[in-house]
Amino acid sequence: MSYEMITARTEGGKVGVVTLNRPKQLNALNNQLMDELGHALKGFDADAAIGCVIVTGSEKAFAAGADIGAMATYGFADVYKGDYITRNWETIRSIRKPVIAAVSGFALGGGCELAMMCDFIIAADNARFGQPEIKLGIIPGAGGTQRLPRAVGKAKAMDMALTGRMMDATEAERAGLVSRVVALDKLMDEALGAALMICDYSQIAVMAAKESVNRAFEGSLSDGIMFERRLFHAMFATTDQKEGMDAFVNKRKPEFKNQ
Ligand code: DAK
Repeated sequence: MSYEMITARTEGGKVGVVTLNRPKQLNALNNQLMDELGHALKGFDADAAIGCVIVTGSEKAFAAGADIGAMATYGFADVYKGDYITRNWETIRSIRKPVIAAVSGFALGGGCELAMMCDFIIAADNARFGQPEIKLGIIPGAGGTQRLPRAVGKAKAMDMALTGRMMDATEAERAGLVSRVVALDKLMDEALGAALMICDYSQIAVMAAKESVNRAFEGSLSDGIMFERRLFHAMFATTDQKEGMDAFVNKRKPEFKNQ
């Protein structure tokens, strides 16, 4: 598949980098972009050489949301029956390798929701997050009323969803929406550094850690703890656990085989 609305490349043979690339529309998300994004993410997920994926946008916009022009004339029946707008959101959720969002500029509406579907967000100091759907006479539709409160708590999520205001990078970090804030010109270095660090670990342990943290947002604490316990036990069936612990005991660098 050739891409027109994204680019996909690898860094160091280990990190997949997807760049949203509709600059004139501030990376507004339409069906074609979502198809291309889904295809690229699935490809990286299936590639044994890739240990981590970064999703990023342009300096001005990670993504300014779903394409408003494209959905302006939709009726209820269109959006309910069809897969307009809804395309590939579940694909993103199904990616088992870590996905880092490297966000600069606007991450609004579906753009903020896309960033929140990634495993963590590293933000440039010019990043601005928001759920401005209320201004369009709609509400967030891809997790903005669900993932945002889990990330920042009810008060701020209500504030964002009801006023449509934007949060800058400092506020987003303080509120727990993003894990780190860096200068704009350091954004990709920082994201790549984190991704390469993850790539050096056992892919099995990395995938299990991702699965287990995600479980914290799905059910009860006791179910989550039990899920974590079982995955923890399962790690002892891997050769990577033997390698990691032997390397520590013998004061050497581990060489994980992802087995
Ligand atoms: N859609 C289409 N075009 C957009 C756009 C968008 N969301 N955002 C910006 N653009 C276009 C502008 O129309 C403009 O195009 P031209 O006039 O040059 O042709 C160009 O990008 C530059 O934008 P501005 O001239 O407005 O630039 P400014 O710097 O003045 O302002 C802005 C930047 C980001 C503050 C502003 O463009 C803005 O407010 N944009 C709209 C943001 C927004 O309301 N986003 C939420 C959209 S609703 C779902 C999945 C996803 C969703 C829902 C359901 N399912 C899975 C069920 C998502 C919904 C949404 O995101």
